[in-house]
Amino acid sequence: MSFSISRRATLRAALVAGIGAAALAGGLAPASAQGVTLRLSSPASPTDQRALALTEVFAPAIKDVATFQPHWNATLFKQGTELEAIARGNLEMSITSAQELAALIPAWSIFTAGYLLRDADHQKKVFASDVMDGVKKMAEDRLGVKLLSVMYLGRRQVNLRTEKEIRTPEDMAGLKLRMPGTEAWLFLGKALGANPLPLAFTEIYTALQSGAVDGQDNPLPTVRDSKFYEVTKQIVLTSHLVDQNYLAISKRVWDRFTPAQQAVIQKAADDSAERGRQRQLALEAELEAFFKEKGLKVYTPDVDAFRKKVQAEYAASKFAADWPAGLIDRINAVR
Ligand code: KDO
Repeated sequence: MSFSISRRATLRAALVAGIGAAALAGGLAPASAQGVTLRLSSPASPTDQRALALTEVFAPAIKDVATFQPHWNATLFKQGTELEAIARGNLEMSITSAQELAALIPAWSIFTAGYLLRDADHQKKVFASDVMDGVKKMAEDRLGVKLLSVMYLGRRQVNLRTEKEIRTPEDMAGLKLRMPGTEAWLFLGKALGANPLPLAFTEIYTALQSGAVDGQDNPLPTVRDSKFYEVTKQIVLTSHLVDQNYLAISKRVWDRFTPAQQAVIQKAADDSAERGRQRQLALEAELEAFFKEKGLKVYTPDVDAFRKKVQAEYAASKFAADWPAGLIDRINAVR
């Protein structure tokens, strides 16, 4: 799926206008939420730690309030179309990202910047702080999407089918690096020094196998879960993004639950996010040895060189123009 920027802008305008109309119409009448089915669509595999946390923790915790119905491997909606589906009332939940939100609300782009968040703990505290109140409210008011919890995906690493040693961003020149298909992701791929190519998550394995791309970037748990190590030769530990997803629910559906039901859903979202976070962190600690046993080279490049280049690219970018003054400092000040 590759949207031209002009098509995206048209879509964005139509989407925001449509939601505004629905909001003005007062949405759906309040009613008991009994018998509500919460369909979630995600490109994640069912064995990914975020998926396991939702099926093993979230679903049973909310069973007296609503029925959780996950659709993995993008089998219900293509990656990147879930927010529009929620806004149009065709889907209740998704695992979204700042990169997807930024495609519709530019102020979200600050949370797509490489080398911004320090680690999983910082990510969790930033989400829980008031630092994100403004952008969260924009998602609710403009898209009709409420963000329930932040899900730790892991530190994104460069994963290549080529053998050339990578020390600095200059060594990435010319490499066809698959990135997810939004503008913010493509910018990150370019900031790393590569030639970014947009491709859906579910198409990565075959693209690596055929050589259509030279590599991809994802956290170590994803490289294991999706078996990308079978069709790649090295993992370059750039740790260029402490990656995060947000468990998202339709605001209209959320507002139909009673406060007590909302509290059950919120606690289930927090508990499943924490379970997934701990599992991802444990995997990150052990997977380097696993990939080396599988014959991949796994090593740390000149991370400072990558950090300096990526941060300079963002600071000079058009994205930075949308960032509220002082927000970077407020994010860094969260401890
Ligand atoms: C990906 O497409 O590389 C990505 O990691 C982007 C994330 O935001 C998220 O969409 C993720 O895919 C999917 O959940 C599959 O793990």
